[in-house]
This record gives sequence, structure tokens and C-alpha cells, in this order.
Amino acid sequence: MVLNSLDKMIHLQKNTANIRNICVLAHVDHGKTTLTDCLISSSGIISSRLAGKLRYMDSREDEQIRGITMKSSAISLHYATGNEEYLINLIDSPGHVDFSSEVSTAVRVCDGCIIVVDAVEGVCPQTQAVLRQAWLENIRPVLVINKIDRLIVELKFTPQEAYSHLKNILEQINALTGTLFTSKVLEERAERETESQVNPHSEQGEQVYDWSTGLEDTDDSQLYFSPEQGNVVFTSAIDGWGFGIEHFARIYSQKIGIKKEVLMKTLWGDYYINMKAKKIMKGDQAKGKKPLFVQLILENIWSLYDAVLKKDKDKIDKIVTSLGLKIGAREARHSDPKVQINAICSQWLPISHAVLAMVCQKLPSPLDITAERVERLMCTGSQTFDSLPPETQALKAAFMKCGSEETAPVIIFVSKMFAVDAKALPQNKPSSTDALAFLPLEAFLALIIFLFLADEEQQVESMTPKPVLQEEDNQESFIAFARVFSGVARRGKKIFVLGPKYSPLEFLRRVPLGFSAPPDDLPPVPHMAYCALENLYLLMGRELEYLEEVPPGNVLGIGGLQDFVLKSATLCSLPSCPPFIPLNFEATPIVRVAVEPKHPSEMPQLVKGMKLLNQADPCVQILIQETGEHVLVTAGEVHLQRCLDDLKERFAKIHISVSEPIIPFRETITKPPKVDMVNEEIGKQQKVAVIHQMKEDQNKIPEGIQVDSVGLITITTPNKLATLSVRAMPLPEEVTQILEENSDLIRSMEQLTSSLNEGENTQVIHQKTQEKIWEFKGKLEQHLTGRRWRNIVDQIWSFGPRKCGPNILVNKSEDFQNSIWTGPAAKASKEASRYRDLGNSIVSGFQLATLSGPMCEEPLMGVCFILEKWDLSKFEEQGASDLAKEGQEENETCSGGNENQELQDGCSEAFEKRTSQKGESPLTDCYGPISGQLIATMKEACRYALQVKPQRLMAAMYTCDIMATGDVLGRVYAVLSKREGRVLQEEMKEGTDMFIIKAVLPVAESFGFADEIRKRTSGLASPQLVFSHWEIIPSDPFWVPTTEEEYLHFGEKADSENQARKYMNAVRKRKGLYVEEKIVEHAEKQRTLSKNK
Ligand SMILES: Nc1nc2c(ncn2[C@@H]2O[C@H](COP(=O)(O)OP(=O)(O)OP(=O)(O)O)[C@@H](O)[C@H]2O)c(=O)[nH]1
Ligand SMILES: [Mg+2]
Repeated sequence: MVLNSLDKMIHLQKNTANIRNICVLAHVDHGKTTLTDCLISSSGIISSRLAGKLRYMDSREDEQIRGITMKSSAISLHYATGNEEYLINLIDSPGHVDFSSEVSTAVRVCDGCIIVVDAVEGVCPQTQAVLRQAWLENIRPVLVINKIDRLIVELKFTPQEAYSHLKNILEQINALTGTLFTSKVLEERAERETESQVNPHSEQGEQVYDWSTGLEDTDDSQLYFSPEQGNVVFTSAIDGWGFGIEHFARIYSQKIGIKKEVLMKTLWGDYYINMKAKKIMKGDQAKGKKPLFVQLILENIWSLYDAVLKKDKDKIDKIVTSLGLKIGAREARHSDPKVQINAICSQWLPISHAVLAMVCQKLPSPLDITAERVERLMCTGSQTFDSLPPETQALKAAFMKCGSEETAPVIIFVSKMFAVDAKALPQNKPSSTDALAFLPLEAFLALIIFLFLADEEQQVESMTPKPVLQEEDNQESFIAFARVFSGVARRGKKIFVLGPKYSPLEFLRRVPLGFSAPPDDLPPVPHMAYCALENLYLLMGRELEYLEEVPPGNVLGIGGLQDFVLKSATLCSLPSCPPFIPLNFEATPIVRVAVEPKHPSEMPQLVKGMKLLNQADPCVQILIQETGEHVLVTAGEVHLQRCLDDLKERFAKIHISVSEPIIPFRETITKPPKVDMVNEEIGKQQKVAVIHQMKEDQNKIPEGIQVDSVGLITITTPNKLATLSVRAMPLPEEVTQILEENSDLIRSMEQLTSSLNEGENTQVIHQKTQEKIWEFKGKLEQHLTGRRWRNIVDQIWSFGPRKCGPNILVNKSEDFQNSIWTGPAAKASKEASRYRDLGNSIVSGFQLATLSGPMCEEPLMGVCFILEKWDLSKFEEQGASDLAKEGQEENETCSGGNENQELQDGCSEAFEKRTSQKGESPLTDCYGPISGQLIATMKEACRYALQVKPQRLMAAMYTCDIMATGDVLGRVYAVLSKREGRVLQEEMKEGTDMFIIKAVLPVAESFGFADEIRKRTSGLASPQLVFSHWEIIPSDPFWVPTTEEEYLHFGEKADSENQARKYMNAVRKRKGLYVEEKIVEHAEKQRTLSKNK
């Protein structure tokens, strides 16, 4: 960038009222990057001839090759209109669902957004998703209806048809906005209701619920998109033109002599013009007239396209002269009509002016941030604004003021970290030979240390020293993508880095001096660090520009935070600032693969590379499984591919081998089926005894374990002292869903109970959390009704796996009561305390059992384990006698020792202490400590309890929306059914020959699906896959024919396809578990009957 314009930018950054931070959001391929190109070209950064072809913001090679955006990136543009000059910080985001986390990181730093909609495809699933994200983040949208040229060239609509079509799109998107708005108003109203119920002082008005009242009071006129409000623009980014109706209102008010204000209200809508009377009348349709929008706007554009496409030179010349334009000789002679259209239209209706003028007029500046948004950003979890410390609440004023004075606290939010090649940093740009001279001090020191270490290592193993400088050259540097919300960010300024879990309350607890304590020698506070802002950058798409300071309200890049920030963080000059609420991610990481280096010696590089990848991507997860495998979890196939490419080429720079995708399953149980595999009612047929035997074998339960008719398993610990009776029941589907939805709440409940158990009552339950807990309990009670579930909710002891999963442990034991809602019953008897101490082992056993089920060691889902009985009486007896003996010993050794009583009171703690001291105690026998025995026994009991019930696998399901034309519909269905997909809905898109198909598809069958659909339909249909839910696979993986009919139908070996079994065996094979497979015993010669005759 020319220095001059950098100075200009720095100057513009200071005028907060004229800054617009905006992002471009849309469904995939609706033209965001092309539109951004057009806007950039108006600033002269790229040539207008290249706009739309260069895709400047897609700076990655794979983005250019595949033609889709994968990372959101920012650029600052200068825009002048009239006397005003604006700075527009523009972020282009990806539209593919796999990268929706990049949208979340973009909307957080913006105040407004441009929603782009393809005029042909209309509102698509991702359009809905991004609109919702904008709403959740409280940022204001404007609408761009793009690709209008397709209506002319491809669909060959008449202007009138195009108008109806556009009206339709606008209605659809406004209907969506309406739903979002209504639900928000209702939510707020419900909140107010509960508040007034909780607070008895507030007025007690109407008792009758009238849900509509809130809606009537609220003004929603600003909310909707409508051309007359000036928040809709019609464009063709590829042809470089666009207009809002204001442009034409201005022109026609001069031409026809009707006031501009009148035209603004009537250019869009059912109005027509009576040219003779120069009057605008209502009701075009009734009178068979053309609406103004068609007559005065669309027809002109249509006739221009018509002239150019038909190469009618005279007509073109006429139009050009009547518009007063000047077309270059080169363009005028060009044989490609697109070039001519672009040359004419980009002068006549310049797209950048239409869009940027709308952005500056209709979208808010950083100064207009609303109190509602500030409060929302400041309140994490179930906190309310009022519950924050007063110093924290005081920061709200700083947010609202967005001031740059010295006293203003500096508040910055980092929404993601992105990697750039260290060479690309402005300070490293000068010639690479003397790169050392330009390295920042830290990097220089790091290099020296590196040289030193490398030297040592070389002595040990390497004969061929690698060129160290090259290694350093290739280093990735992380830049934080951030926004200043208050104060001036200065290079070198020291600042607190607050992690997402930081709490100002916790700070106050640990630091006696409070928020006024000197920052340099603070005691360690969790999730907080103190560091300097090393480097500040202006983000210019592919380039970065060095800055000394950044005033409030701007988007910026910050270097040198990689050791302090993993993915996102809040930076503040005061420790009283709370961390911002976490970003709201729409995509669930579901696709996982195991990766390993091709050469085992390169493992350290892989580990390092994966760490870097984790930091550079907001959504990826990396884990090391129990098996030692390094696993990468991504949002979808395209995301996976990008992560692998990044790992190979940027972060690890080694060859890696990648496993087949690891497909997650869940295990569950169901009610016994009523019909068999040939749809005959079970019980009516004769069983085939021999085959039946096989089924029995499957469920064989070892001796010593009792099973009763309802599947109650009674099992004793190896030392025969404790007995457990456990039963498993399938949970109703709705309950599983409620558990899944409330996993965060369950986790916080768990934390509360454990802190209560530990006796430190530090966490105060906030009223709102308490309300949520009761609401959650109420919902469970509502769905767990009937005799079988009586009182179950009150007796819930734990959730699993990991204490927050979708399975329940219920405690029906009478000796010991403990429930998640109230904590352990306060029975102070000796037995009760013993039960309580050992209770943790039972819960641990349950956690282990739910973490990996018996079918293929996958987690369980939707199972309720009921601990019917828990008998410790034998153990009691033995324990008591041993204890008495020990007590005596102790009394003898310690002169004048205490009474036995005391020992017995704190019995278990004393036991444990002695265990560690002497290595033997009544709790330990030749089978190991009793707690361990209980864990193992409980786990076994749960597993057997499952195995006596009909077990099923659950598959992860995607929903997919496919848009396809009528002629390829059949092929889409064929691919779907081949991959076990199920069509839920098929709809025709109004006014087009497009069909929208909504289907569900197992994740297991989804690999290569998008490609296959694209190939089979010659690229006409492209599906979007989003994880939706878990679904039970109806077939029984252990099924073998048991009735005569089944035997006849499937044959003795029943070796035809059993999908569930196939999945189960594949998982077992991958995990190295025993797989029972049928081997061909007697291969029969196959003959064709007709030939044989
Ligand atoms: N006919 C027509 N094609 C357009 C227009 N704008 C963009 N396109 C084409 O649409 C395709 C997608 O454009 P992009 O700008 O890459 O779309 P995007 O929204 O950035 O896509 P993602 O970033 O992958 O979500 C490209 O082939 C463009 O040439 C337009 O106004 N008219
Ligand atoms: Mg793009």
C-alpha cells in the first residue's frame, strides 16, 4: 500500500463516528467474495478489470482452486461521499457450513453485516443460519440481492416476472427476520414475567398470559428489509453494477418532476405512473399497469442487456449517449458481451457506490453500540449484569463511550488467531539475506536459543545439520484477529489477558487489595495473564501494515500473543473486566480421523504441528485417544481436507498418513420388538431350536450373576462382601434430548454438588441458575411419567458419561439416599456415612460403563440404570470386627488413646489413612481395595444389565439440503437411497424449476457424498451437510433367525446384509476387539437353474 494511503487510514481510524465494521455473510457461492472484490477495486487496491475474477480475499491457494472461501479475512477501505470520509473495515466470510465458525469469529468484531442472497437461489439454509448469527450477536443487517443478471440471461425472465420473483425473495427473508424478532420479544417478555414473579415488589398486573401484547408495543418497522427504507440493494457483482432505489428516485425526480420523497415511497410496491398527469397511482395489478420498479428501472436494464447480447451496436450507442457515459474503445470493440456490459454498467450504476453508501447510511458506527449488546457481551454463563461486581458494571460506560482519552480503559476482544508466514510480516519484509537485523528482539533471542539447542542435538544424532535460518524463515507467526472496544491500543502497552473462564469475582477473592492492586506483582489468578501488546497491524487482506497505535472502534491484528491466547480471549487494562461471552458456534465437530507421521521419528513435528493447527482454527479439536492415537476432529469433509493440507504444508511440514474417518456411534437399548424380521408378530411362530441356541450364546451371562425376568442383575464383589442389583431401562427419546440440551447446566450442577461435598460452600448459586435447574427438573418429570418411572426424577444420582452425558443413574437403595437435586440425605448414622464414602465408587463404575458400551466400546446414550439394592451388610460385619481389633491395637500403642467411638465416626477417612500408612486394612483384601472392587463390579453390572435387553446402535445423522433442477432429481434420489438416506421433504422453489430436498443421511455413509452428487448431476446440485442428531438403527446387530419364517427367508446363516452388525464389526475391528465373523463353511457351487434343466 502506498504510504500516503496508510497515513490516510491512520487518520480515518481516529474518527470513530465514521468507522463501519461490517462483514459479508451469505450461503455458499452467493457471491460474497466477488462483491468484496468490487468494493476493494473502488479503493484502487485492485484494478476494476480484475474485480470478480481475482477474488482478492481468497488468498489461500486451495481457496482459489476450489473457488470457495475457507477463512474469513479483513480489509480496510476508504470511502468518500459528499463531504464525509469513511473507514470501512470489511470482513469477507465463508459460506460453506463446514466453516461456519469463521462466521462466528467475524460477527463478533462487527457492528453490522451485509447479507447477500443469490437472486436465483433465494433464501438458502446458510442464509437462515447467518441471519440468526447476526441476530444473536445483536448486529444490524442490510440486504444485497445479487446475481440479478442471472434472471435476465439464465432464467430469461421478463422484467415483470423478475419483479415478482424479487418480491418473493424479500418476503421470505422478512418472514425469517420476523420469526427471529418475535421469538426474541417473547423471550424478553417471558424473562420480565419471571422477574416480576420472583420479585414481589414489582407490580402485579394481569394474571392472564397474553403473548401478543409484547409484540404490539415493540416497534419493528426498522427491522425489515425493504427497498424504500434504503436497506436493500440489487446487484450483479460479476457485471459490476448495483443500485438502491434512491439512485433512481434522484434521477427521475429531476426527469419527471415528482418529488424524490414520493418516488422513494413508490418506486417499490404496487404503484404505477400516469405519465400524462405526472401522477403516481396505487394498485397497478388491478388496472393491468406496470409497477414503477418495472417500468422505470428493470426495463432499462433489460433493454441494455438485450442490446449487448444481440450485439445491436446502434442501440448500444444510443443507450450510452443517453446515459452520458464514455466507453473506452477497447471495451466497445470487445467481442465478449460481458466486457461491454461491465464497462457500461459499472459507470452507470457503480456497485461499490450503491453498497457502500447504504453501509454508511444504514449501519451503525462503533459509537452506536447498544446497552443491550454490551450487557450481553459482559455476562457469561448464567450470570446477570446486576450480579457483577460494581467495578465491572462500571465498564459498561466505557464500552458505550468508546472513548480514546488516556483514562479510558483499553478493552480488546480477540476472536481468533490466524497464522501468517513470518516472512510476510511487515517488519520481516526487507531482504531475506539480512533478515536477522530486522527480527524483533524476542525472535532474535528465540533464534539464539534455537541455535544453541540445535547444536546440542546435532552432537547426539544428526550428521547433516539443517540450515537453521531456513527453519526460522519458515516459521509461522500468529496474529490475533481483534477489535478495540474502548481506549487506545498502543504498541508495548501492558495488558491483562483474560481467558474464557476468568472471573472478576475469583480475582477479588484471591487478591486482597482488589482491582486496585499493582498489576506487576499479582499473585497467580486462574485464567489470567499479563503481557505486552507486541505488534499492531492494519489488516489489508493479504497484506499487513505496521501500526503504532489503534484507536477504539477498529479492527486490528495483534502480534506476539500466541503464548497467551489459544483461540480467543478478552484483553483489558483492568482486571475488573469480565471475559466476553464465548463465540456462538453453529457447527458441531463430528468427523474425526487419526493421523500419524509416515516416518515414526517425525512424531514431535506432528505433535507440534497439531498444536499450531489447533490454535489457527476456531473449530478444530485435537485429542490423544486412550489408544495413543492422535485424532483430529473437524466439522465436515471439506474442513477436514483443509486441516490436513494445513498440517502437511504449513504446520508440521511432514508426510502424514491419515486413517479412514472414524465414525462415532452410540450404544443404547430399546423396548423388545413386537414383530420379527419378516414382519410376523413375535410369539406366534415356532422357534427353530438349534438356531435359537446361538442367540442364547450371545447373551450368556457368567455363573454367579443372577438375572431375573425383568433383567435385574445381581452381582457381588470378588470378596463377596458387597452386593449390587442393577437394572437398565431405555429412556424416552424426549428425555435423552432434554439431557443433551442441558449438558452445560448438568455440568454446573455437578460442580456445585462437588464443592458442597467438599465442604467449601464458596459457589453461590445464582437465582437464575436455580430457576433453570428447577425448570430442567420439571421437564424431566413431565416426560418421565407412568408407573415405571414413579419418583425416578427425585432419585437421580448422577449423569454419565463424564458426569454430564445423556444417561442417568438412579438410586433406589433404601439404605442410602443421594440425589443430584438435594445432595446426600443427612442421615448421620454410621452406615450412612460409609455408604456415602463408597458411593463415589458406584458412580465411577457407572461413568465407566456409560463411556464404553458392550457392543463396540462406544459411549452409551439414552439409558437409565437403576440401582435397586446395594447391600453392604456382610461388609459391615467384617469391617466392624476388623475395626474393633485395630482399635484395640491402636489403643494399646498410644498411651491413653481415645475412645473407639471417635475412630468409628470418621471411619472411612481413618481407614484410608491407615491404608496408606500400613498398606493393609479391612478395606483391602487379596482382591484389592474395596473402592476399586465396587467400581469394577458396578461397571460389570451395568454392562450385563444392558446385554439382557435388546441392544441397538445409534448412528450420527446429517441433515442435508440439496437444491437440484427437475431433470437431475432422479439421480439425486438414487444417490441418497444408495447411502441409506431418507428424504424428509421435497419442495419446488417458486418461480424456478429448482427443487429443494431436505433429507437425513448417516454420517457413516456421507464420505464422498457431496462429490458423488456433484458428479452425477454434472455439478448442478450441491448438498450442504450439517450434523443434526443421533438416530437408532432399527436392526439388531446380534440378530440371527429364530423363527421358522425368518429361517426360511434368510437361510440358516442369515448372511445377508445387517447394517448394524456391519457397523459394529467395523468399529470392533478398528479397536482391535474380537470380531465374530461367519466363515464360508461349505462353498456351494452356484448354478443357474434354467441351464441345468
Ligand atoms: N452470474 C453471476 N455470477 C456471479 C455473480 N457474483 C458471483 N458470481 C459467481 O458465483 C460464484 C461464487 O462466487 P463467490 O464470490 O466465490 O461466492 P462466495 O459467496 O464468496 O462463496 P463462498 O465464499 O465459497 O461461500 C463464482 O463463480 C462467481 O463468478 C453475479 O452477480 N452474477
Ligand atoms: Mg467467498
